[in-house]
Amino acid sequence: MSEQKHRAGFVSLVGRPNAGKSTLTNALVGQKVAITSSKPQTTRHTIRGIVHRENSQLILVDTPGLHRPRTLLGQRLNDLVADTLAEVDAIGFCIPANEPIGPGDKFITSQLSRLQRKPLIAVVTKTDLVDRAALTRQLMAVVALGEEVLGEQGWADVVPVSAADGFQVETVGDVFVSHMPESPALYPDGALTDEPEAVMVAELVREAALEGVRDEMPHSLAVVVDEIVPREGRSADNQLLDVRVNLFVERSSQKAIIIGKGGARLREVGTNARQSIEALLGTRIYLDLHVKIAKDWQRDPKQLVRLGF
Ligand SMILES: Nc1nc2c(ncn2[C@@H]2O[C@H](COP(=O)(O)OP(=O)(O)OP(=O)(O)O)[C@@H](O)[C@H]2O)c(=O)[nH]1
Ligand SMILES: [Mg+2]
Repeated sequence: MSEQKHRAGFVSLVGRPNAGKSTLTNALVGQKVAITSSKPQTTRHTIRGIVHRENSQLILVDTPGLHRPRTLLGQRLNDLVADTLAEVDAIGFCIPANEPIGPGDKFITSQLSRLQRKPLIAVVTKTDLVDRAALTRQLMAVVALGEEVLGEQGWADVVPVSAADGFQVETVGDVFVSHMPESPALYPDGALTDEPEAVMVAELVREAALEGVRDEMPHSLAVVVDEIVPREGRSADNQLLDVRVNLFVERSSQKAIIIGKGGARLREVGTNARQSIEALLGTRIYLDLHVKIAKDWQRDPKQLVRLGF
């Protein structure tokens, strides 16, 4: 009787902004570990999501979308992805099914081709948004892209997936596992991410604040947790955490937008964020949001450091 070998390793998900990397990460993990939004460059740091299976463990490393940087922040995000790629066992390049393959995808593919002998898996995301014929055409275009840029061997695999309706999510996991080295589990059973709690809390606030804002605002917004402290004088079965969070924007006009008329918008953000933070922490919280101005922080090295970049 031959026992199946246990495999474990790291897979980085890369691609243009908005390609569906974080949504796929969450679908594979089975729980939200990364925030998502329709705004490009939602993800700003690498996030590890862990997928436990009987004979394998996948550590997904979700990354910020690769793009032509216009600010120092943008440059830092691209550098971060490059550093991450050097350390993983395989790479899942996410390409949306509903968007033509562009110069950005070609550029990313050529960057990936420099990573010698790492399995490169093309993941065609958001298949629910196109019909069969369009999906077939996109798959063929992706295969052609691989042959053109990577040479004869092309992609190690090409897999279509929809994180929205669950189509092939399991299969993407199987494909990733097949490229992992034999190894015992690398993370303890049950751990779904190694994100610090304070970072998750800040991200959930940013996700709520991204809802409904436009133009430059998503880029200008940064969120930092100031403190999380238990409210004093509460019994063990009636705990309350005081969560104080600072939202930074770049200009006073943006501050006014975030706060809204009579504070209405900020209250709404607070209500939405509180619900997801309470679900995460498993306890009731009092959420205290403060909006501050950090002038042009995306371009200022000192402020970037202060905001955690
Ligand atoms: N219909 C559909 N929408 C999807 C799917 N996956 C992601 N989306 C949507 O696409 C948008 C971007 O998703 P994200 O997962 O945040 O994309 P991302 O690649 O992580 O983006 P960045 O972090 O900005 O690089 C969101 O509005 C998602 O709801 C999918 O399978 N189907
Ligand atoms: Mg993301």
